[in-house]
Amino acid sequence: MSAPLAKFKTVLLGDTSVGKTSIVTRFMYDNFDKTYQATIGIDFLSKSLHLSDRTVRLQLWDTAGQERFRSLIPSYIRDSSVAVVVYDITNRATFLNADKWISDVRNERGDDVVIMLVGNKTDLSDKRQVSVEDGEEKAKRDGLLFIECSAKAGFNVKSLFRKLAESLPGGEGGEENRANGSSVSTANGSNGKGGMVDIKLSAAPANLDDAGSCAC
Ligand SMILES: Nc1nc2c(ncn2[C@@H]2O[C@H](COP(=O)(O)OP(=O)(O)OP(=O)(O)O)[C@@H](O)[C@H]2O)c(=O)[nH]1
Ligand SMILES: [Mg+2]
Repeated sequence: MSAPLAKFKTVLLGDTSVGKTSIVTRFMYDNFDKTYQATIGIDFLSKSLHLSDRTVRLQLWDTAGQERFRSLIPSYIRDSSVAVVVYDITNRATFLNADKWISDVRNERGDDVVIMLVGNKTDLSDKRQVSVEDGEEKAKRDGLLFIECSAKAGFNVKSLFRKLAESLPGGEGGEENRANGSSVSTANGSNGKGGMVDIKLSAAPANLDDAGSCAC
């Protein structure tokens, strides 16, 4: 019997207009819309990623950054083993606020989560207010994965999700992570869920050696 498909609940967080929905849209449909349509509440999308040694399914919760939806978000953070915290490299305030999103995740999940920090909109390099080094430093300090991307240009968006998936337990990276104290438990067992298992992490695999390598 083939191994059940590992699925990871992944929440996208960050201030309004940083490009969370645009990143997901680029990843799912390879599309970009330059008109802003605020996310209302939370959107759900799901996609399988075929890695060299396995397939993982990412269940993506695209949250609304607007203040009026803030009360909805904690329960999605609580339920997710992966968090993608996005800021806009042309807006320093969104980078500073990333600290708040990261601490919301830590408060709910402790170390039982993989967090990726993402600086979006690299196509707007003439308006840059946050350097690559600033992003790398924050990621290193807080034990996060890090990447910069452009949803508009389609730059590094696939890499973002691939890098994330590769860091999750179950593959070669996962073996390494388990050696560092993480473990995998199959919360729902492997039956009755369409051959899928929920993966829980018992410690964050802080893959710091790789953290800065995709910030190009
Ligand atoms: N130039 C540029 N614009 C982008 C990029 N990504 C998103 N945008 C634009 O930024 C605006 C906001 O993008 P969204 O993806 O809706 O932002 P969001 O984070 O989902 O916003 P909320 O749903 O309100 O939380 C839109 O006008 C997008 O077209 C990018 O990589 N480059
Ligand atoms: Mg949105």
